[in-house]
Amino acid sequence: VEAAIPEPARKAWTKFTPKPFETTEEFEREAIRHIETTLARSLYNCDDFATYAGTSLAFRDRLIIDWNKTQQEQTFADQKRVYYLSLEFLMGRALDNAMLNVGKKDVAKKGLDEMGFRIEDVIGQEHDAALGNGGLGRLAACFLDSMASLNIPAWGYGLRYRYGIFKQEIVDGYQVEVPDYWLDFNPWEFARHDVTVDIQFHGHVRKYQDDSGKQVAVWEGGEIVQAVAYDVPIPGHNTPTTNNLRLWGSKAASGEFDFQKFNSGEYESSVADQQKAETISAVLYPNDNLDRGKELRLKQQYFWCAASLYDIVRRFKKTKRAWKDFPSQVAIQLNDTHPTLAIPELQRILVDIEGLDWDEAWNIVTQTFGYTNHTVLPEALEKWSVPLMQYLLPRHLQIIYDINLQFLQYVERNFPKDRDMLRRVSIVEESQPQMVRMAYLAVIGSHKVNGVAELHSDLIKTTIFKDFVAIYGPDKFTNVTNGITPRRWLHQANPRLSELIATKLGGHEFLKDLTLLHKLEAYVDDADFRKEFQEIKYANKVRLAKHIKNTTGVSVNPSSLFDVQVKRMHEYKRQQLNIFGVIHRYLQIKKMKPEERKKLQPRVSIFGGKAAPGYWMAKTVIHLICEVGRVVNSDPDVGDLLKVIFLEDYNVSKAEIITPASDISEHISTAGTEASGTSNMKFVLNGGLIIGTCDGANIEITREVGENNIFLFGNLAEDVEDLRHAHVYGSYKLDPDLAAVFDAIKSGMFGDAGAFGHLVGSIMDHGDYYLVSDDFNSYIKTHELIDEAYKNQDEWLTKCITSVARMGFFSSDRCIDEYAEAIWNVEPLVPKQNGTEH
Ligand code: GL4
Repeated sequence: VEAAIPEPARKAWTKFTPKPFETTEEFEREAIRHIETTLARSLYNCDDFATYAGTSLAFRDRLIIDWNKTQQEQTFADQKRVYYLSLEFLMGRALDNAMLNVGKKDVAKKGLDEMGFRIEDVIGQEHDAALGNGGLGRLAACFLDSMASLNIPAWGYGLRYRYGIFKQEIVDGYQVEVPDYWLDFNPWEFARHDVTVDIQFHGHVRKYQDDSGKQVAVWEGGEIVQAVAYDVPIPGHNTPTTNNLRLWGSKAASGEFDFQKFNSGEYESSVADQQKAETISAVLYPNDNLDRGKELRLKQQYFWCAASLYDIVRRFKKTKRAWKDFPSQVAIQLNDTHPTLAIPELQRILVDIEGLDWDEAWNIVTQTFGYTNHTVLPEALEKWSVPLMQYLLPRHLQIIYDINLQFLQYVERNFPKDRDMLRRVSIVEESQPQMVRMAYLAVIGSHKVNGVAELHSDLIKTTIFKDFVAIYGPDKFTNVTNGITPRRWLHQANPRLSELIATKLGGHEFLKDLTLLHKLEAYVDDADFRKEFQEIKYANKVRLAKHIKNTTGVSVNPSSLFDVQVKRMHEYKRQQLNIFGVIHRYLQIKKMKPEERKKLQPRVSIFGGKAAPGYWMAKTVIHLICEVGRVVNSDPDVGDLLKVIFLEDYNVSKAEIITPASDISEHISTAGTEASGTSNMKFVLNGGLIIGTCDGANIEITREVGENNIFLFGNLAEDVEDLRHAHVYGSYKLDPDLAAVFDAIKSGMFGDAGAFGHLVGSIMDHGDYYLVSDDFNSYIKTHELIDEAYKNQDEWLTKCITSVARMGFFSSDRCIDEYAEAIWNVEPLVPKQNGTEH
């Protein structure tokens, strides 16, 4: 390829290759040039926003140079690449991350200073890229950072939603959803108007025998929508590797709009097709851990899978290799079942278009895919109705039937005695209407299936995929415990702590090898270190207190114990348990004499998280938190002893302020329901302790930090089924302290009691599915232990420091190493150091 470049072009390029800025002066020149020319702003109207834009463009130029080089090297190297297919990438802001990953934040800070701007204000101008709901989407973002940082040749593939997750406003104590239009100015994406794929829907399948007598299927007719690529550079930390995140936008295939209609005066209907096509990538579905089965969602899934596979196959074909080499060049990871249609789509490409035999094709398919399961909640397991698939994707339905037939024949041969097995494991559920079980298709079409924490990976083998373990053997199933990127969640979110650690460890290597943190244990008794560590936590709390004051008007005392629960609102995550505990505390305070109150540990209970717009129970919990806050925060009996805060619009950039400021954070899901959780890791890494159930990654965090450094409570996963049974059939008594909390709610203490009737009823009268009552006593007792422990600040600090030192395991770099080794079989491509300096 290189030889094909004409000599004059090569010469010109060599002479004029753009040079990235290095010094403060060069940075300022670049930023100001962009403000003046790219943005057409001048000295007289250069505000924080224009400065953000100019700074971003200056950094973007740096990224592009490395990005081009990385892509070129990866192409020439001709080695295996990873494709991470995810409907969600919860990236947050890009500028700070880019500055830190290329190692030029100091340069920018000084430059901005000289230009008269504060770097925090400039960074704060950026709109979060919020193309995700919660943990699943943020995990994908952490993985992109780790893959680039570890020099793994990898692409992310997703959708370019025009509206990300909605913005949450709290109005009169209720959640109100506001659309998140984030694309007004987005310097981080490159529209590749020349990279397009036509995507087909509907139509029919024609089958015939070709001249050689072979059965051929042709998918004809229907409608075409065009996919357009938008590329986002993903810089690795302290390496020139800059990977690509390709997001697909949808647009009408037939040009802009129908000219004939337009010319005959039908202006409105002439644009209707265009609008319909653009609807596909218009909005992210705002559900976490819930499948709603909407037709447009299925369209999104196919649109994105088909465009991505076309792209991957096109890239592979350029290598001129034989099809059998496909799995040695391509690893595709399915982030949950959302991209499962990629399995029948690759089979369709190989059989219908490339003319491979079914078995040969299927062999390639199953060697290519890996599937990550992220939940066992039944309401989250995707199923699509057969009639809908028939209507939207007729050829894929046939292929799924054929996959199923072959699979069931295999099962029948191997388990002739288990008459019920075929019904249980069939991809097609025999319901009315019939449903396609996407998780089963994902398992059958992949060579590895992994869960995201040890307990979760065990649970999938004994519950939802039990039969498949019998069929394939246990080796197909594995565990990769989740992790987080220490670049964003320590270095960026908590720069002072990161610097303190760097001074003790003699540099920043721990950001690329988090296990080095263990060396901090040597400083647990170092007085200067302890003092500095504590001061940093206090400063982070002051910063959060300011944010609370600015956004809610409530003053909180930074010396109080900050108790934080921020995550999506969901019954299984049990924010209701937390707020009932807060009410219990309030009732206790009201009963106390003044002398008793003086002995109490002051607390601030901080909540944050979005409820899916149609999830009434979750919205009720938000309302209860707000009402409790309204009453408690203005009660003169209480004062600083208790404050209750609901922080509006929890997102990635807010998490960067909240996480470093917690003393204790809550990870209190009903045992067996939270697959992993990842914020638990972020809080501990930032020197906060946690209260948690024996669920998800809490269990492994306990193993790493030690039982004395975590507050565990509640029933175990193995007992959950029996306890639920007892609620429905057995003799069971509501916890008396919880009963008192319910009485207070019913008395109207927190406003209209009727508003909370269903919430209280779900526990008192309707089986308490999430076992709030069963865990209540253990929960409040554990909070009493926390109060006592916090009073001994010396011991508390020891626990915090020890925990940080033991968090090395939870880096997403470790996850990516595990995926690369056990699932992808891919090697890093170490870049030639002739790029920019790193
Ligand atoms: C989730 C799990 O609920 C969460 O525990 C896990 O940490 C995350 C990433 O693996 O995936 N599954 C779904 S669905 N949403 C999530 O956040």
